[in-house]
Amino acid sequence: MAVTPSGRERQPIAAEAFLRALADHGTEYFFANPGTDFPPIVEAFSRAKKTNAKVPRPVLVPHENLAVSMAHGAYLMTGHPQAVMVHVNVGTANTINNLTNLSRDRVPLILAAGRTPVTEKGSFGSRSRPIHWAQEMFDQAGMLRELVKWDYELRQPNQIGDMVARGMEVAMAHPRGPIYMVLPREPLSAPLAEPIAPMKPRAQAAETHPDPKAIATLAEWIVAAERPLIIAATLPAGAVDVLAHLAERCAIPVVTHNPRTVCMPSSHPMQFGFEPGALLADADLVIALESDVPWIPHLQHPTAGCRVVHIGEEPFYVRYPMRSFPSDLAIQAGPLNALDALTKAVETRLQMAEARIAARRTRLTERMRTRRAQLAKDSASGATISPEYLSRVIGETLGEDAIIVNEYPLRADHCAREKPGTLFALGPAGGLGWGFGAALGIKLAAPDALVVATLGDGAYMFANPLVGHWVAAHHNLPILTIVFNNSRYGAVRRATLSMFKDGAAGEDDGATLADLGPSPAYEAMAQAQGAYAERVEKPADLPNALARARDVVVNERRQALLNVITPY
Ligand SMILES: Cc1ncc(C[n+]2csc(CCOP(=O)(O)OP(=O)(O)O)c2C)c(N)n1
Repeated sequence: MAVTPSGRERQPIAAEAFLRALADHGTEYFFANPGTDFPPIVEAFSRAKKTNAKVPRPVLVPHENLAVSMAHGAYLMTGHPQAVMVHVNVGTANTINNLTNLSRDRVPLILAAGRTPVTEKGSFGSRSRPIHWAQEMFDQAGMLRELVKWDYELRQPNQIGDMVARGMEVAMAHPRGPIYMVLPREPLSAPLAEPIAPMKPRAQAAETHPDPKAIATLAEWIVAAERPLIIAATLPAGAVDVLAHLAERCAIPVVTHNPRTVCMPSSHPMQFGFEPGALLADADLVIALESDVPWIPHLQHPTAGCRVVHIGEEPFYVRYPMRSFPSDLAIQAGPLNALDALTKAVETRLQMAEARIAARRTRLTERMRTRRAQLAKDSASGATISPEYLSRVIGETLGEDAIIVNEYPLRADHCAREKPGTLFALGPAGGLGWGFGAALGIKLAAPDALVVATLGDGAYMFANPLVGHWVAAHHNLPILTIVFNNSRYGAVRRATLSMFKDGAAGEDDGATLADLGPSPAYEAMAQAQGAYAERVEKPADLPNALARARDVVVNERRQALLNVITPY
């Protein structure tokens, strides 16, 4: 391999072509936690600065897991896959938690890692540190191959542009997901034979359209059903209005189970909350819309005669090893196309069902009245700050445009979200340590938005909060972090008690391995990194504390944290 020039005549190197190709494909940010595999990348960024070449913005993130969730947040705002580059196998290992989240949530990501230098001597970039032997693996990509759609190692420097193009194409093909590129130091630093030419991104396929016959069948079923139910988990912002219209027109209740986005406005008369519960038990038609787990079969199920329909861009979840929901009809299509087609198909058949729909609407209106009265009671202020009360005050104080990233204590029933794109939640794999980074990534890509992370105290710790606050300060990303501090892993305790309430663990109140007390002064840690921070314990203090923190973030553009003590 040629020794790279260090004189005045600088031949382009593969790392420059890598960064240029990423930018040509729309990647705005290059989140990185570097190591000895990075010198060609650093050189390439410096060259780009000198020549004004278009490359992504380098963003140093001193933990790989946080970098991946930041890339997710930035993708949510830009619609473009972002890049994360990490240090060889060890950095790759640190990405795997959030990579699991992105993979199961079908989020595209260009994940790259160096590979220890291949050659022991004789090449520009040959091994120069003891670690370069121990860091080599027989199959570096093997540790995450199940979670990525494609992986490839750079062998020929001239291939780097095509590698980026191929990775992008695969990442963005529906269902989307992460890809992984392995970039050894020698080819990455090698000179290119040709000057770097701009790349034209390849065309992406549009979202798929549904089978008209299947849509007609479903439209017939909807018109004939007495008690239909839609269960949705995640929808693109553009599909929310269409679903809202369909639900309203046909008087179909919508439950968003384990939602990751706003699927229906909170105030919609057919928005029936977040648990299928009694509506599922009663239904004669269930439509699972982009929903990997529409209900929990161990705990609940529809009646034997109930028809079940699955709609989604890949409604079989073929990468889930086991999944056994009944299915009478499967419609493979982008959700917006499916809902559009269904709305039209239903409209032409509705006359037959107007009386039935009217009767159902009356029943559901009454049910909604009862539901709202109960919600109001549950979120009333009490002796301590309940998560329901906290969630309501968050919704009321932060306004309808605030973008909330929830991992996962926010009680969605109580926090009003009217607009699509104003709530994002932890993906279906539930790998903790996602929300803080996702909020930072959203703020990076949407600097004028009020971005709020609602985190359990456990989730906050998983996120590596020292790194998160450092990133917020260093990159000037003023977000508001609200810690729902119950001083425990509530979910772990609940899981224990659900199985062993009458066992020895029940006598201990499920506290073993779930007790996070004594709870540290998180506000002090945030303050140490320049944040405005408060601890809030009394319900009456909450609205003003939240308003103060919001104002600091918005007016002073300074990060803020509220450590809210919520016993639950
Ligand atoms: C990486 C990872 N490790 C462990 C878990 C298991 N887990 C699920 S919920 C939870 C507790 C979270 O605690 P907290 O954020 O305080 O919320 P709470 O359950 O108290 O509402 C744990 C440890 C997980 N989901 N992800």
